[in-house]
Amino acid sequence: MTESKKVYIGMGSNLGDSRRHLLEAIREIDAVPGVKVTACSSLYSTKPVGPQDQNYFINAVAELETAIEAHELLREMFKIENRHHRVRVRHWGERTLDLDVLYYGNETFCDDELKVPHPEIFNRAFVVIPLLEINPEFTHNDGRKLRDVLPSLPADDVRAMRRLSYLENRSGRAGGKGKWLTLRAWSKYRYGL
Ligand code: PH2
Ligand code: MG
Ligand code: MG
Repeated sequence: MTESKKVYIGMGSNLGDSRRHLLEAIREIDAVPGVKVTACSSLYSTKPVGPQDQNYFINAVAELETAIEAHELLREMFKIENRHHRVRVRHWGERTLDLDVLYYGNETFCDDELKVPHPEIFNRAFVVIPLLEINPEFTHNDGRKLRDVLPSLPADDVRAMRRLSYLENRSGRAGGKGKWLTLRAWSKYRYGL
């Protein structure tokens, strides 16, 4: 265990009941011992990046507090993906659940298992926009404001993005329990989870 870090997880799905996969994943991430989900973006419908002969994705970003070491956290994310019958069909292809470690505090990792910050972030509207929704002031490791990359995101991807759900009370910084209970209440009401 190290000191507590603020971590951002990118979530995506375009197979099966994608909303349900994402909502369940939020709860499963929060249930990992030593992990607390502190904020979650809305769900967004997004145009696939990569092969175009696949469904639109649903994407969201979750913010966590955790002291779990980065590789161990990645393995926890794989366990959750596997519980959702994650199969790897093709590169950048369809999946029931994809959980990517986008940021782990200010740390950088570049090894066979883990590349953090995720190398594709600046090209991906489906990561940048939800992350800015929960933290508009977010600063990348090199000191750049994440919002400064908005103008250079692929315009077609931004235009195709739709916000699907507005999770009540989800705005603002780590509001702690109240907000999370509200999210939980919302997903129970909306999806019976
Ligand atoms: N994930 C990919 C490849 N392409 N496209 C969208 N819209 N959303 C994703 O999450 C996504 C993708 C590989 O991880
Ligand atoms: Mg991914
Ligand atoms: Mg992945």
